[in-house]
Amino acid sequence: MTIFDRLIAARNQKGSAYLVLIDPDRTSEADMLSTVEHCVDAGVDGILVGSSLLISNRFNNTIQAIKKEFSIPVIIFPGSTIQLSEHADAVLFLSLISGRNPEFLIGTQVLGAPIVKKMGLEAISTGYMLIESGKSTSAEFMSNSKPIPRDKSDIAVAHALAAEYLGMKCVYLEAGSGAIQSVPEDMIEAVTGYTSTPVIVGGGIRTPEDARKKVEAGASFVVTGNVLESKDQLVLIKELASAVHWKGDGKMSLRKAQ
Ligand code: 1GP
Repeated sequence: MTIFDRLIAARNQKGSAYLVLIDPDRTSEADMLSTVEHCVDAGVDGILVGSSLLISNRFNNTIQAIKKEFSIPVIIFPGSTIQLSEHADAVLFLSLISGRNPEFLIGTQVLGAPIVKKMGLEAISTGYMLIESGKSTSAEFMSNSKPIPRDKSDIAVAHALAAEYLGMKCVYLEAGSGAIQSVPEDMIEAVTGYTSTPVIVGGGIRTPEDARKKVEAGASFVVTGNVLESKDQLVLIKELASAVHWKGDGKMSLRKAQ
């Protein structure tokens, strides 16, 4: 079974799946491993590793350290072609489809593809869309591309449909790490109502309530990063996981049938 199939199976079984993003620059190895342990305990479905910009050289070691201790899927969420590691299980093979910067639409993919093949990584083709979120984000600055205005769901829908027709396996609606405002629910609803490609939503999700709103709007996968750098981490991860894993709790009234 591929990692993507595993994630889809988790989504089908639990309603939606929960992914936690680890930025190798932000924590020590010991803290990072304790976060992953909490994720495993809380039933998180996969760990993403990556960042728009890395200052340290801990990328490869971070992934290797996680895979040495845990069997949870580790998926690279790359900011550039140097963020690849043979120790990971898969890579979100991103194309920044909301932008018009050829470097991030196809240039880095051409450089990265042979490396991905050589490393034997599963490539999960993903249409990556930046969504305006209240301030300029690192992803926006580093990619030199404009986000989609948050009140323009029709633009997001057309991009998602183009991604589906291009054969991408999923689309990622990204408000950006530390976003002031997370992706609006009406945009998620519009995209998931119009296309059948699974939708990942991330950026600025800080509470279980907000995570639940994203899955009620149709998100297949919810990603959190920054918010887990808190004291009561295990409690928060468990609350976020049960907000995302809605199936069977009887609280999902707005959800469309899958
Ligand atoms: C994943 O970049 C986000 O899409 C993570 O954002 O750090 O704000 O949770 P946060």
